[in-house]
Amino acid sequence: VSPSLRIVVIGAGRMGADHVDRLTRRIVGAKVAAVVDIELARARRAAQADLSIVTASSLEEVLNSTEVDAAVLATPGVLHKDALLELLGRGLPVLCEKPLTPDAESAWSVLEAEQGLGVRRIQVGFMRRFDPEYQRLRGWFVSGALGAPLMLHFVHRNAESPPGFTNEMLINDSVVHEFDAIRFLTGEEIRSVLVRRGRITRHAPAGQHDPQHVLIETESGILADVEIFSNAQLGYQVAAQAVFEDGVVVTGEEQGLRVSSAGRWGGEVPRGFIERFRSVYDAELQSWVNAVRGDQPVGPTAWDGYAAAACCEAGVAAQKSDEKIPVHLKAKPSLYSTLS
Ligand code: ISE
Repeated sequence: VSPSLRIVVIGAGRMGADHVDRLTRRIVGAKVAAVVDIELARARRAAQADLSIVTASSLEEVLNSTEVDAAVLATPGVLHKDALLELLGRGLPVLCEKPLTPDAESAWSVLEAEQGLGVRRIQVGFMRRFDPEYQRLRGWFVSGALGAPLMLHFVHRNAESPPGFTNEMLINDSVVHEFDAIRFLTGEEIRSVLVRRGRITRHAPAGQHDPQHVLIETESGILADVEIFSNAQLGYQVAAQAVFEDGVVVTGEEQGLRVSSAGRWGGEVPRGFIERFRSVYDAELQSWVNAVRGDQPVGPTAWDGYAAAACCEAGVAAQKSDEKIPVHLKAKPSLYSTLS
């Protein structure tokens, strides 16, 4: 490994460009060597004025011509599988934005490829695991100091959904975070998913049923509910309330300055996830870079990506059937049994 990890960032959309900026300005021990995007101009824009960054429209082209030590994969989820297989084939560590892949079968084929290497190379971008509040909340589950956990109530509100955001994406791109959060917090797998669709906001784009109410059960019977509201207008809100036998723990309360003036008081709601979770993304990337440099894998694994994909599949089936859909997982391979 070179003194500074040479990273290829694949996909230069909102998240990819943000990761380029983060790796360039804030992350220690890594630098961006290349940016790939099917639209070359977008790759160039993400590379900003740095002419030392190679830009290309094909991953294979970059991997054949430029030396890189690791990859950040930030294309849409439907394109992940091919890129992951290519990267794994070359033994490269990768931070893969969620979802690992959009369905359980393709996620499993990625797991099989990783197992073929005999080492973990993939970290999945379930960034909430790096949020200090989530970590502290998990502490209550682990310690048992408030008795047994009973219920989890989640709120997940976006100001507005991006163009083309479908009902399936409400589950695959948004609620996927709560599926992982539930697994992370409780240490349990998810047993079933039910989706209720009630009154639609007038702000929902044509064809999208927004908001939705997702009801989830874990193996031991902990009940979780998620309000996914993609066009909530007010800004970005992600919060959770965990109910234990002997107390309640709340995360994601609005923070920041409170201004009092002219007989009123108030603060700000962040506009989007990049603003709300900036320091959490930084922590996630820095932790991944440190882990890759130390050859000591940490963070959410491909197994976590597979399990979340299976939950999403059940969630999408539940949206269509109005029934409670069980989640079936294959047996956990030994490569993943020591962690998470
Ligand atoms: C987006 O991809 C995210 O990861 C955000 O955290 C989530 O709030 C949003 O709904 C997704 O589209």
